[in-house]
Amino acid sequence: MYRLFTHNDLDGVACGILFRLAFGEKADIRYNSVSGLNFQVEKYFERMNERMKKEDHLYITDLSVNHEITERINRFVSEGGKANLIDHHKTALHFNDYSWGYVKVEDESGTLTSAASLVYEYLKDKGKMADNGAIDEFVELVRQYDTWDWDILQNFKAKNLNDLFYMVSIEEFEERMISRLQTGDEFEFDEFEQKLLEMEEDKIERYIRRKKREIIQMEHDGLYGGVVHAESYHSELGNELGKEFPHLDYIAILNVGGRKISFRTIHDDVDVSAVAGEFGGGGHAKASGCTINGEAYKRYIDQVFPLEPIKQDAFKNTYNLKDSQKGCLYENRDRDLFFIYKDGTRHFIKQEHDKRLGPFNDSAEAVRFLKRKYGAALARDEAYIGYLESIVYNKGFLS
Ligand SMILES: [Mn+2]
Repeated sequence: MYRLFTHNDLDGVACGILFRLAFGEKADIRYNSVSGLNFQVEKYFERMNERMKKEDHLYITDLSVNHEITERINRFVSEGGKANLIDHHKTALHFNDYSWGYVKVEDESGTLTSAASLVYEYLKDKGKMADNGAIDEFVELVRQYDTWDWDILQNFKAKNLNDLFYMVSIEEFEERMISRLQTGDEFEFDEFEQKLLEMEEDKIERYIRRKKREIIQMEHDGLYGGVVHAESYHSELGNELGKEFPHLDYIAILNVGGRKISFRTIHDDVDVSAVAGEFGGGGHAKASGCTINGEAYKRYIDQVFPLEPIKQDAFKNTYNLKDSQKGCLYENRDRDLFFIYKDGTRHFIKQEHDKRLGPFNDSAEAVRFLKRKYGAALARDEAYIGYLESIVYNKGFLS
């Protein structure tokens, strides 16, 4: 029997699908959460008998085992058992110290790997699988989704595959994929799936639009966060809100029911694992999380609740436009006005009563400053016209 313990996300389940394609009913596949894996593998060793010892081949993919289980696998292998751990996470590189560990973060050309792409290569290498165009594309879509390369390549087919994965049960997903991967040159969604995906996309779009109106800005130790409450679509929200509000260092997505905060950033110079670490959490530089403890509650709920959402940039303007050569007007919730203008090569902000802020290297830097410091947003045309009129009358340009 081929005993596979793999992650219960798209990449992990894709490994399961490849095993099913390669070994059919001879594969026993278990999907695990990150926290559930050790317990499941331990249980497997507990029920191991002589026959399993001889005939089983244990595989762990897309996940890491703890020290105890590592020792258990070492013993199993030294007694003649067959085992392999195949993974692509940086945090698992130490498994390469063992004969049964195979961890690779990127391939020879520098392309990031995924568990499924490594497993696919492994199975083809062993002659357990013949490649076909449909599997090639499926594995590549999974890889792009798992490494977020799809976002760089703007390959929405990969994102759609992940959406579909979460819309149906794992069993149904497996069944749907296996039947179309057995033959074929291309990987395509069927009509029903396409309809489902369209509906899901509309739903996510509306959800994100609503969250754009709810997000609240906060600052701590010089880092600016955007706080939003949401139970689902955390990666989409982190990405979309991050792009919509680039002046924020990161987005904090709160799930009060689940007592969790997810942190996301689109900026290379911000490390959100450090933010989560302040509350005992962790993760990666661009995506991390923590449990809502007392301190986190104070900072992200108690202090933020009385604040108003971020003022949105006017979006129907004809005159007051970003980056306009004639300058553009910003306004905050207190109706303070800020006029960004260019003087020579540098940009300045003119505040009321003739206070001048700056200089700034470009208008983007000035806008970032205004948004962070004053919560200002692009003013509507009416405010812009009123502002111009006041200048004309007060300063007597017409006389
Ligand atoms: Mn993975």
